Amino acid sequence: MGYTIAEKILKEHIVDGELKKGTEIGIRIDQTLTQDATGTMAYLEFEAMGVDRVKTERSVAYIDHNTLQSGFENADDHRFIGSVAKKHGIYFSRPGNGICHQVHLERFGIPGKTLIGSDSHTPTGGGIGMFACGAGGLDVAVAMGGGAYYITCPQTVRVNLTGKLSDWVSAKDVILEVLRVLTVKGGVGKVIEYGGEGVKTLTVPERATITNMGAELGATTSIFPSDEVTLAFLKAQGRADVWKELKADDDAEYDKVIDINLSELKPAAACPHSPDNIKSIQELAGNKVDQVCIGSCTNSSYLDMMKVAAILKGKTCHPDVSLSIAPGSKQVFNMLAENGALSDLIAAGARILECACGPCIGMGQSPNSGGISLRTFNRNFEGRSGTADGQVYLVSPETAAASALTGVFTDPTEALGKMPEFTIPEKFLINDNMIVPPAPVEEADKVEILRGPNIKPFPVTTPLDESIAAPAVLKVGDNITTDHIMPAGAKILPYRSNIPYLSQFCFGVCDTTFPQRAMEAGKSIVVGGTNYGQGSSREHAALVPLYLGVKAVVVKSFARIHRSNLINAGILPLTFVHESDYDLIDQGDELELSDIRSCIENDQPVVLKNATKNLVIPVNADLSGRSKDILLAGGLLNYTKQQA
Ligand code: MIC
Ligand code: SF4
Repeated sequence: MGYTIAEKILKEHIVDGELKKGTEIGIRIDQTLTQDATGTMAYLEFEAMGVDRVKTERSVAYIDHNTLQSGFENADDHRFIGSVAKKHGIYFSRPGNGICHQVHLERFGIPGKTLIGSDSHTPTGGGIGMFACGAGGLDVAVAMGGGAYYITCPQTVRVNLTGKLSDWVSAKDVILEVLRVLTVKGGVGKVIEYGGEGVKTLTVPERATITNMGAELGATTSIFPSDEVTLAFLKAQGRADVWKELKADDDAEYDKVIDINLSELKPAAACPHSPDNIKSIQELAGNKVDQVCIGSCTNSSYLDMMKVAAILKGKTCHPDVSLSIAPGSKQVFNMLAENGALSDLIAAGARILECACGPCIGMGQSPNSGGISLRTFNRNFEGRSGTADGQVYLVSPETAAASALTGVFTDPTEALGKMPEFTIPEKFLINDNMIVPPAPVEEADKVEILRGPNIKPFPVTTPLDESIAAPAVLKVGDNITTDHIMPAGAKILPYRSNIPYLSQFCFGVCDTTFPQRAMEAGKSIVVGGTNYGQGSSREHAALVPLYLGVKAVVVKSFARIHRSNLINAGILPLTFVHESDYDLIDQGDELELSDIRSCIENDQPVVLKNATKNLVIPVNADLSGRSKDILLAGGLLNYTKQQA
């Protein structure tokens, strides 16, 4: 039997377990990345591990999320990360250099290598043929220290692409179609692998748009072959030497196959408040638009920006629309400045933002009350824009730009006529002057770590209790995101290294009284529905509940990264054996987990007692040998120290 692309890479990197679907495997990690919103914590954890120098082939620390500096906090954190990077062998991408995933694709990504990043959109690297996963900060810290990264050996979904995108139809419309078909939980436990004749019609940045939003499917990762198109991109980045061919064997076996004819796709939008709530632009055409934001790690490449500039050239954005544009990297920004496209954007009335995540993570540009915001981003979760009742639609840059001109949802295929040809330049503008290399080993000792007053110790974990008796302090529904659990945005993000402060906002979108009630209860249990913890990789969505005394989370099903973040934090992740048993618990009920330690140690079924209703509810812990040991030890940090 032949191998898929993912299997080929996994086979080369597996260091623990065997390539058997559904079992836990440990893989060697070649590259890591962090961003600043998760990075401060990841580097504090790395320091706590006591490793002098990273053991990866390449580790890069990016500053791209917390770039609004309305107090000392973010600037202090940037300096902290910069100094840790210098000391411990990590490349440092300075603020202003761009969004981690865009820059990594341009300057560091290598086909066939493994990459983990403390950001859920790390699978962007799949566009260049990497096996790239989003992970919690602690997992990234462990990988920097040379430890393996553990995942459930995934199933593979093959997306077979045929045909060619029509004029003004975009890679974004491809992934929106995949989201329509598979939904936000359709990718859990799976790798989405793209193949077929249509692949060669897509450039690397277009492929990266598609793999980027594989995160919204809940997938372990998404990956494209590495072919002559990949080579051309790497050549234009002055990095042809790292190219290697990667393709699936003809007789590779897939668990599911989806066919998409690119020629048949039409512009689409993900409607509020979920990336899988898909409608065609035709259905929405004519509806009023208040704001348009173009950028983010999904759609901020050179070609995206050139298309937008061509659409806006010589025109003015509609008087009722606020248009903001953030190029994805300094390379893109600089090239737009050099070729005059930036001037077209400025002349059309675009509010040009620095190359960073910006509005995507609620760092400015929150829409007006109830405002309709068209964004080329990847997430439209409720409240994420910073405006509680903002209505965010996820669209392609083409749709965004066309609609910015008319002030209403506009189908670019109808409004814009024939599309001029857009091609990847033969040579990108290469200037790595904003990437600071680490200090040489012999000078590392002299590097001083610059720690600001905003950095507070992270919560200490203790070995798992023998029994847990605690109230269900909160009961939530399906598809709870980590943005619900630990919101982001300009006001809160500066405190990512200050868990006590952050804790006041935990579950704020669902119930503002939760933090106080949890504190009062001392110990608590959270109850949830399906796909609990989807979205961001932020381990704060586990560390903050830990700080507030949450001992266990009982749900119908978990999203992958959040489940491992809970285990890493020493919080017990449990699922109902019968999903309908969710109805047997009401918020406030007293729950009991007896002899939980020995049940887990000895692989015995776990029983949850609802003491208030006098009911017994079977639940699954479903832990592998390693995650069992991590939980018993009280989290990954304790476990790693024990191992050392
Ligand atoms: C996001 O898109 O939600 C973020 C902000 O990039 C997060 C990371 C974070 O919360 O810092 C992610 O995707 O992992
Ligand atoms: Fe940044 Fe948004 Fe991408 Fe997250 S999804 S990395 S916030 S641009």
